[in-house]
Parts: sequence; C-alpha cells; structure tokens
Amino acid sequence: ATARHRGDYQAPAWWIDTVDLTFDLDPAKTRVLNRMRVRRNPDVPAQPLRLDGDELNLARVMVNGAGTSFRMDAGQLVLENLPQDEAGFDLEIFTTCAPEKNTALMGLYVSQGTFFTQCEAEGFRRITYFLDRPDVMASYQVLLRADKAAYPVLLSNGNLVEQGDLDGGRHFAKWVDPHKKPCYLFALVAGKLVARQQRITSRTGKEHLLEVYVRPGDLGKTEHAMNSLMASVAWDETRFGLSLDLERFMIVATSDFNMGAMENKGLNVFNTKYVLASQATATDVDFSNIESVVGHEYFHNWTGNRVTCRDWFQLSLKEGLTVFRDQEFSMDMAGSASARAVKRIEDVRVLRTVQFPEDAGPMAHPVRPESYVEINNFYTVTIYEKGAEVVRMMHTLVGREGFARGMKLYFERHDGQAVTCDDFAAAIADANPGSELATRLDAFKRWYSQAGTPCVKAQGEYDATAQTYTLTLSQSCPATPNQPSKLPFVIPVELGLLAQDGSALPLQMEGETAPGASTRTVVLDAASLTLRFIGVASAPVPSLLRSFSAPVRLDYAYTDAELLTLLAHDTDAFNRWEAGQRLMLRCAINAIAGSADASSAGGTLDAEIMDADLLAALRRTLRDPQLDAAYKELVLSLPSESYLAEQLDVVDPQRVHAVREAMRLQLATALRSDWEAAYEASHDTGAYQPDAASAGRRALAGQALSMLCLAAQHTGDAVWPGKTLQRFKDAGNMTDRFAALAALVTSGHPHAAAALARFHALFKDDALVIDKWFALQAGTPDRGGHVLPAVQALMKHPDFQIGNPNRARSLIFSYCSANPGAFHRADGAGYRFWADRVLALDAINPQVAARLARALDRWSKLAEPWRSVAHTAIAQVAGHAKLSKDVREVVTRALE
Ligand code: HT7
Ligand code: ZN
Repeated sequence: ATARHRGDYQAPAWWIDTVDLTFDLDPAKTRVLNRMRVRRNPDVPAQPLRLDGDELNLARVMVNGAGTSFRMDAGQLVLENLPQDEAGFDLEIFTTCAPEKNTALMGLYVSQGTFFTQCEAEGFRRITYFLDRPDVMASYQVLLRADKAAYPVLLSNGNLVEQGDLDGGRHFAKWVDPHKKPCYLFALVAGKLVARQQRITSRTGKEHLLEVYVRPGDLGKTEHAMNSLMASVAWDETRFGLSLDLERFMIVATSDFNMGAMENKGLNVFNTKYVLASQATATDVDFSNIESVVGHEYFHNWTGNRVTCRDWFQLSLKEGLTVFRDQEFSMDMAGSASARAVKRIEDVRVLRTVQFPEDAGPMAHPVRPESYVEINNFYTVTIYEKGAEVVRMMHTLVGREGFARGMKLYFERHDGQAVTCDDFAAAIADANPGSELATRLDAFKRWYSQAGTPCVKAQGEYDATAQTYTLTLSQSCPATPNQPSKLPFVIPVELGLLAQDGSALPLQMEGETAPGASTRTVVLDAASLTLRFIGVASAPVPSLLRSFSAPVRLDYAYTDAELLTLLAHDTDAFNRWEAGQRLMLRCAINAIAGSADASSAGGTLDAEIMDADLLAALRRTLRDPQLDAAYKELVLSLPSESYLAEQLDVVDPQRVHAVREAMRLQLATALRSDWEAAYEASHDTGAYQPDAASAGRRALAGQALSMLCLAAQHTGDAVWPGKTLQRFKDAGNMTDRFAALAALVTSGHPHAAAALARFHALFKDDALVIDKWFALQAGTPDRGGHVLPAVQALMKHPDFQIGNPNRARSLIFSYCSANPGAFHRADGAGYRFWADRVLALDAINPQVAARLARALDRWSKLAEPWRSVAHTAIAQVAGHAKLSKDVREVVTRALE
C-alpha cells in the first residue's frame, strides 16, 4: 500500500455542488441512486473526474441523462471527456451494496436489525462513488425508502421535509440538510427506534428539537445524555457565543461502533457506551464519559462541521480543538477549583501513559502528520490529546479572553470552509497582536510539525548572600521516525516558588520594581533560558510546570524533602499531586533497579518499597479534612505499570509488575486504619447523584475497599471481604456495586467467583454491563499466570462475540493493552494469543484489528526473553498473506 504525503495536496479538479441520494434499504442488497451536480474547478488544470469507491456494485453511470463511457482504475471510477463549462453537468450513478455483510462497520452497515452509516474518514466511498475528501462540500437531499414494519424510523441529516407510505408495506422519508457539508458528515439511520425528545430555545430565541434515539427498552437510560446535550448547547453559547444552527439535532445509539461517537451533521451516531446510563447499570466514570463525549460531538458542530479540515493531515484542526473544548466543558461542569484540578490530572494521566509512549514509539507522528498509509490509523492520542495540549498552550499564551477573540476571528474568516491548522493558529495569533503567541508564531507551530515529547531540564541555584534564586530551563527532544533533530519548541512554563515552610513566595524577577503574584508563566522558546528571582530570603522549592502547562517531561533533581514539601503545601493542585507521583515513582524505579529480591517470573516481592516519610505524607493526605475525596483518590493512586515501564530504558515487565504489586500491598497494609477511616467517611448511602463531589466520595470509598480487601488477603482477616461482599449485594448503584466486585476480584479473594457469577446473572441482558464483567476478569492482576487461561476460557463464553467491537475491547484489549503484568508472559503465550487475535479480527474489522496491533508498539524496549518472543509474534502477523493495510502499516512500522 502506498503512503499519502501532506505536501502532495492539490485542490480538487471538480466540485460537487449538490447531491441527491435515493436509498432503497435492504440488508442484503441496498440500491443507491446518486444524482450530483458537478462542475470543473477553474483554478486547477483540466483532469478526468476520478471518483472513489470501495466494495460497490456499479450498475449505471449517466451524464446529463445519457449513458457514458467510463473506466475503473485502482478502485476509482474514471470519467473523461466531461462538459467543462461553468454551469457543470448532471452525473447520475446507480450502485448496490450489501450492508449485512459489512463487518468493518465503515459505510452502510446493519447493527441489530438497524441500518447505520459511518463515513469518517473514508467510508462514504463504500456507499456511492464520490470525491471522498473533506474539501468537497455539497448540499445534500436524501430520500430513504424501506419496509415500514422493519424500519419505522428513517433518519438522515438536516430537516425532515416529507414522509409517507408506499406500496408493498414500504414507506419513505425525505431529508434536506440546510448546510453544505463534506461527505464524511453524511449519515442515515433506519430501524426500530424510540426517542427522548426535548424542545429548547437558544439564546438567539430560536427553537430547536433535541432527540436521543435508542432501541425500545433503553429509553429510561437516556436522561443523562439528554441533560448533557442541553448543557453542551448552553455552554457553547456562553463560553464561545456559538449557537445551534439546526432546527433538529439528533443522537442515535448503536451497540456496534468502531469508536466512541461520530459528529455527522445534525445526526450524531454514538456507541451505546456513551449514551445509555442509569444508576443501576452505569458507573460514575460512565456518567462523566457520557457528558464529555456528548459535549465533544456537539462542539464539533462548529469546530469540525461549520469549519472543517482541508485534508486528513489537518485532522487535529478539528480533533485537538474539540478535545480542548470538551475538556474545558467538563471542567466548567465539575464546578469547584478542586474538581477542575481532578479533571486536569485525569487528562494528563491519559496523555502521559498513552500519548508519551506513542510519541516515543514506532508510530510517533507530529500533531499534523506528514504521511500515512491508512488514515484510520491516525485517529490517535497524538492527534486528539496532544493536539488539545497544543490548543491549551495557545490559550495560555493569549489568555482566556484573547482565545475567545481568536475563535471569533477563526469563524469570521473561515465559516463554511475547509481549512488547515495554519489557518487556525493564524486566527488566534492575529486576534492577539503583540501576544506571546503572535510574536513567535512560526516557532510555536513546531508543535504541529515536530513529533516527540520535549524534555525540559531545570536547574536552580540559590545565592544566600545576594538572596537570589537563578533558575535555568533548557530543552531537548529525542529523535523520532524521519525526524532526527528538532528545533526548539515554544514552551509555556507556569511556575512558583515555595519557602521551606511551604508558604508561597511572591515572585520578583531581576529588573522588576516590586514583588508580584506567586505564580507566573514564562516562555521557554530557545535551547535554554535563565531566570533570576530577587528578594528570596531562603533557598526555595520550585514548583515547575504548574497545571502541566506544556506536554513535556520535566527533569529537575528534586530531593525527597522538596517533594514532600510540595506534596504537603503546593497551592497548585496539579503539582501537589505530581510531587506524590514523583516520590512513588522514585521508590518504584529504585526497587526495580535494586537487588533481585523478587522473582522475575511473576513471583511476589515482600520488600518495603516506600519509606516511612512517604507513607506518612500519604497518610496525612488521606486524613486531610480540607481535601476533596476525588483528589485524595488520585494522590493515593500509584503510577500505572505502563507509566513505570516508560521511565525505564530496558523493561522487565514482570519485575515492574512485582514491584508495583508490592507497593500496592504496602499501601494497603501500612495505611489500613486510615483506609478504614476513609471508607467510613466516604461511603455515602444517600440517594445517588452523579455530580463530581458525590462521585469523588464513591471513588475514594471504592479505593479504600480495594485496599482493605488486599490487606485482608495478606493478614487473613475475613471482616472486610465479608463487608465488601455484602456491599456488592446491597449496592444501590453500579459504581458501588462494581467497586465492591472489583475489590474482591483484584485481591484474589475466594468470594470473587460467586460474586462474578451473581453479577452475570443479574445483568445478563445488559450488554454494556456484561462488557464490564469481561473487562474486569481480563484486567485483573496476574497471580501465577492465571489471567490468560481465564481469558481463553471467556473467549468461549456464549456471550463473547469477537465481531462486536465493544465486546472485543472488553476482553481482548483489556488483556493485551491494559494488563501488562498478565500479558507479558516470559513463555510468550500472551504474545501468541495477541497475534492470533489480530489476525482473526483483521478478517472481520481491520480498524479494530489495527488498534489491537498497537499493543506491542514498545516491544523493542523489552528485556529478554520478552523482546525476542514479541518480535517473533509481530513478524508472524507481518508475514500473513492477507493483511489489511491498516494492520500492515502498524506492524511494518513496529519492525522498522
Ligand atoms: N470524528 C469522529 C471519528 C470517528 C471515526 C473515525 C474512523 C472510524 C470510525 C469513527 N467513528 C468516529 C469521532 C470524534 O472524534 O468525534
Ligand atoms: Zn472528535
């Protein structure tokens, strides 16, 4: 398969102004009549019209009502000798496709008897021949015809303008979208669905109908999604002055979906996981994810749909910006400063545990990639999460008001256009002349073009006589594929200084006449920068990169005492948490590197890894009445095995697992009475509310239970496991019930088996809950290699279906991608399981298979014997004769 390159972009040689689609929906053979008005792009030299198509049966092509000659070339339908005049011509194409055979879930497919489409990025070509690229924007009208009994609801983008009955028990619906759009935003849905409806009046005084469509029986689980949608509409109006531009905005849920959701204009299609919630079946995390995904897709209506991407290399233009917007929305919804910090910590955790490894691995790519083989492989954490960090840095550099001005200018300039990341950055900078961004825009844009995670090294020197503190910041960035050296990044570094007693020092830099605020942002835009603070009465403790002001690694040689000061006193909640993480990380790294007092073959390790000072500090945090429960839960959470592994040059995954498990046990036993107190204080029995504060209390109670069950396994105590089992049985909501179940399962308590069986029996008819049941068993800490056989047995469970992406993710991905201690077996059985599953999935759904293929991205860091066995497994996949280009790209890059 050949790569596409960003530099090869050319404007389309033809425009498609209008599209009139007629669908005769039939699962076995759907007929699609596509009538377009096409005209030459006069700005581009004359070329044949090349239309993309995939898996289509072509029946007829007509130009201006008459048959025409055509040829096929590499899957494209090529038409030559077309009318070249300005008025254009009518092009009619009649094709058929087989939705029920579409297991890739791209294009038109059937899920549980309902038709759905997924067109982003290149799925529209599986519906009809078209210029399947985002810079071709057309007006659509769509006529849907189908059997009325089987498909009573017929939906497409825009407004329903006509509907009625047809002969033979069929009916029709005609939809007209008032907005021009690229074809990746086209959607249709047809099936037996019911809707929760809500009428709203927006700030502009216009009335809108909001609808959430689900299968009959699920209507009771749509309230939270609808509330989230209403909140999203209100938030975008208040924060950015952006109103809903449609009379009707629909969300439809499907249980067969490759990703989380899709922002089709006016007809969002969602994975059920991000729509359905009730307190009995969804956890607090589910509730919060629903709010953020509903927000994300809604915010795309402006950032993505009204202004879209010129080409797929610009994907982060819409995704990075929209993730930034959904993160801000969730923070604003969370309310308190502490809840905002919790959200920021959660977002940074994802960035550091998933995106940093991506940026250091074989699939590393800039936020605006230079090339790709399969665009579906580039819906990555780099495009989304690092892209959001780039937008966040712009926000930091121009300020909240300045950013709002920039957004306004962006829409003034580009509404209705398909544009680039450069256009976005220019709008933000131009709206803020003289700002820290505008004055170094070209250098700032290296965040778009250079891959890799920069490292900021900080060194401080205190001069007691002069009462000055000199801080030197310097930056470097490791080589990434095709980018051996990098130019300096523009890095906003928010910082403060703490006195030894932990109090915040007002900051005064050399040349300033008076001390200022105790926190400020400096901009590191060269290889190094030296800052001199004056009037510093004693050696300070620097608090650097506050709020994680840039997506970098910070290297500062903190002493343990300095980190303990930050953990106890930093006014920046992010850095307070970060100090605890650094202390825990340091203990773990020392233990991993230390004498081999743990078996590398998955044995347990009895060593005391965290010292008394750290444990005392964590105890104080847990007991601190000033801190919110959600924040405590984060401070008391150990860095993940994958994050620990990323800090090492050579990884023995079993050693990492053993050390972390030993730390977990130490935390459980050393703080046992504190966990009891935390549980008693936070296990709310009142009415369930999904708000951030209540969810935080439940999170801490769940963590405490998990720790108490673990400690009990060590001491033989039966009380806490018994209490946990009781709580599992009596719980009034899924968060508490699942936390109790997880505490029993992850501690390996004998009660776990009965609880798992009971859980399955209780929820056997709820697919999303059964996904949790699979995921818990596949993700549990390994004890003597028990997880892989359990996963293999679960693959044979009657509820397991590999073709359903949610189910495949819940079992296979939970094992291969989220349970390193169980996956990285020295005998290579985990890797062989992975290779077999990648190949099996690839025959069904290449996109999902390629995601699974990423599980071994970091194989070259592994110690022996893991490294060699992993290499063999990847080579086995790469050597397979029939491989999709999705999987081939991932494994080829892994082996390069
Ligand atoms: N923009 C959407 C991306 C998406 C997608 C991409 C490829 C294949 C299937 C897909 N489903 C959704 C999701 C989003 O970022 O909002
Ligand atoms: Zn998105």
